[in-house]
Amino acid sequence: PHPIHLKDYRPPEFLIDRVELRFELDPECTRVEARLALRRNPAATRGDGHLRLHGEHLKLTQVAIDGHVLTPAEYRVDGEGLTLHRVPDRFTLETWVEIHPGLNTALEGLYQSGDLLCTQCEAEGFRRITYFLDRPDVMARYTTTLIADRTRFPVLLSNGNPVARAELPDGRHSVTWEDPFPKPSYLFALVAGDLSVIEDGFVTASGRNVKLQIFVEPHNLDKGAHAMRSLKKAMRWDEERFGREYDLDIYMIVAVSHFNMGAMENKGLNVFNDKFVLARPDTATDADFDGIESVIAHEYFHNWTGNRITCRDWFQLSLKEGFTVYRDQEFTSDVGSRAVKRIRDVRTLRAHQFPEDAGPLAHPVRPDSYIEINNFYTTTVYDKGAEVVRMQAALLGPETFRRATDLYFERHDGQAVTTEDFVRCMEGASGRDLTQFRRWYEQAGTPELHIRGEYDATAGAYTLSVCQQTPATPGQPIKQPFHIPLAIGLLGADGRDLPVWLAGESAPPALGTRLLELTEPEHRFTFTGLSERPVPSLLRGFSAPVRVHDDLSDADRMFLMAHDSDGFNRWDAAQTLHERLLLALTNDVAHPIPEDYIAACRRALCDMSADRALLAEVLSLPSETYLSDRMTVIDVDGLHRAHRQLTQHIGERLRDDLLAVYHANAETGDYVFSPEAIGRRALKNLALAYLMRAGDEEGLALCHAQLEAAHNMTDVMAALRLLAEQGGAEADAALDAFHRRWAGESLVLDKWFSVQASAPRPDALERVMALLKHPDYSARNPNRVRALVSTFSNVNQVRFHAADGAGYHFLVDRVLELDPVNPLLAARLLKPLVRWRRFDSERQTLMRAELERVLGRSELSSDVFEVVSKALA
Ligand code: BAL
Ligand code: ZN
Repeated sequence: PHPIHLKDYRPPEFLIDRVELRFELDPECTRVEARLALRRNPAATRGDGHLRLHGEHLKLTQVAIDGHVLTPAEYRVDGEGLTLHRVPDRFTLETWVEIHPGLNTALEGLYQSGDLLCTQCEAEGFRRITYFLDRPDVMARYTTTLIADRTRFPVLLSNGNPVARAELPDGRHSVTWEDPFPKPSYLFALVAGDLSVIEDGFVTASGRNVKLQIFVEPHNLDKGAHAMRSLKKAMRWDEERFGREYDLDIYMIVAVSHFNMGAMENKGLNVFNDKFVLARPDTATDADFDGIESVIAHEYFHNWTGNRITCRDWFQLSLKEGFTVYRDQEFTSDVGSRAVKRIRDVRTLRAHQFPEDAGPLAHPVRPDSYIEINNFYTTTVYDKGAEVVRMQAALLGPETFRRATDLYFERHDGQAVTTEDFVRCMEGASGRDLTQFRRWYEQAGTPELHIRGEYDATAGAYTLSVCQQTPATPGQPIKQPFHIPLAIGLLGADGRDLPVWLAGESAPPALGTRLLELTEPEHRFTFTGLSERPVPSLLRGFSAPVRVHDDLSDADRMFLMAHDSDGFNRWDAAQTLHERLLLALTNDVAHPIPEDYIAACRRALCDMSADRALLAEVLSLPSETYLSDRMTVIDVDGLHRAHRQLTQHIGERLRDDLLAVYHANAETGDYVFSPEAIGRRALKNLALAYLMRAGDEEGLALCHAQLEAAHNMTDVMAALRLLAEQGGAEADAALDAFHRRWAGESLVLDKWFSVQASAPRPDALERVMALLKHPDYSARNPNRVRALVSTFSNVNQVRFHAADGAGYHFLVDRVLELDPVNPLLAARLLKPLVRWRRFDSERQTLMRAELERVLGRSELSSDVFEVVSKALA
């Protein structure tokens, strides 16, 4: 496989204005007839006169130009597509192909999920449906006719509005859909099957009625209400916050059980992994409810950021993904707690994106090259991409940023554009020069800030020295300085914000946070008017995706943890305290656990005035996976031991407070999905976890009682997880009972698999291997594979990285098994092996040998080949 480079981008030689598709649907053999209105692109340079259309896994039965059927001498078909020799400047192309959805295990293109037929076309799946210019800068209007057996496929859906229906004499029926908006092929979708529908309506700000439909398999009809509420909330929010209204008369969501991603924003017809649609309080946890709300919102927001304005090419993926993640993050912040949302997003960024940026797969937010685009749906493109938008919003300020996004929507509606076009709108609306800021799109790697503070009592001045430096990444040895927004505050001894008054300014600014801008390798900022040494609150709200090295003492951090007006930084101060202690305990089992640290944890635990969800975050220790990224050479066993040691210590020392918090936050009424109720459950279950991990008898009794009460899935899973971690007959009995109770509920069974895969018991791998043979396990269902295999290899760090390498061998066996079946999923499974250089030399040898075992396999997919070859480079 060869890399594709951004620098080689050329506009398409031909454009397609109209697409008429006719599907005769059948899982065994579907016939696709396509009629394309093509014309030469006036903006493109003339090539060799041939027209190359993408197409894979298609059986071509006939091809015609302007009604004349071509002879085989007039075209050529190979594994990548169809070449037509000499075509007119404007013509109609007709093709007839056959495809086999029932055999499509890659879940790209048209495939079968249970009894349904559905599509996934992003990024390059449309070429598995018909011959086409399958690239996002070719936007066309589609009319789609679906024909299928009426009994087996009573519901036939595609993009846009239904315009015709017919009953056919042979037991089949047909529905024709017309999408008035030009779209790239990756947004095409169809769904056929026996589906039930939840219906509602939405009146847009301008008074148009939109029909909302969520399609699910009939037995899931009672699990769609939360998704519908979320959709309506998201639609209203986008009108209020971004001035964006929905454009079609109908908005459909379909939940399917076999899906590679979370969901897909196809125009007017979102197809979702059912995990992000289906929820009832007894089947789904708070995290599931949260996930549904934000993914429903994310896909809805794509209607403007992705669909109306799309990407010119796949190097621009972050144009739609980074901006849409930013938008869904803001939505969640506005409807819930901003600080808690920020904490969770930064946790994800630090746990996943920072290691990606520091490893062999590091790439810029706008990559320069790829072998397989499926490998670039990464945390860098999505989450760092969102940070890059967030920084521009911070630099512009809220009003100007809104003017800039208005300009973007106005200027580029209906176009396929680039991240450069986006930044130009930011510049256009603000008058600012973002030349240097563009480096965030171009340079990979996480910048490191070294910050030192110095107080001059005589002058009443405090000086911060800030240096930035970014480590080398593959292909980018030297980095230029970034333009970094650094939000800071200064706290006085009473814990209140002091003015952040820069020397030379005539008057002090308003109290609170101040945004400094870094553009040079080094800066010195002097603040005046300070009659006491302040405690600096640095990078408030995590104003830039950087690592900070500061000179604060533990006492400073405890002070910030108690007083910082920035909720995010209260949490971050606590995290740094936990982290430093955990790393010290990893290196030295006898390292003392300071009394003032325990006292600070107690104060936080008992602060009943605070948001419970925020407290739960403050008191949650960083994960072992996250901590491993903080070590030069990862000591998996030492980290696991230290984590247990500190958890147990806190559980013992704060026992009475934990029990009090548990009881104070217990509830028995109906499940409520509200930030307050979620916060109470989070804090209660955190208290339970500390008690259980400290071996507390009363905690154990509470855990059993909580499981028995089975009030909601959040509480059930919290208790089951803790029991499964402990192991023994009681745990096995609880797991068996859970399995019996939820037989047939696929998403709940995923939880049953994952809770066992994540339990760090010594026999974890044996159990996981036994579960591979369980009748409910299926390598054909990505959710099931992720629940068992990805959970074990990503979450259960200590067992996956067992010194004998058995975990690595297990994972590579799964990858090799899956690669011919579902390459996209196989490539993603490999991720935990990619950072092999971070481990001790014995583990390095074992991990490398397993990666080489993959590379030694003939006929690897381009997906897996790219990941492995880059990991070993
Ligand atoms: N476009 C792929 C799924 C998503 O990011 O919404
Ligand atoms: Zn997206």
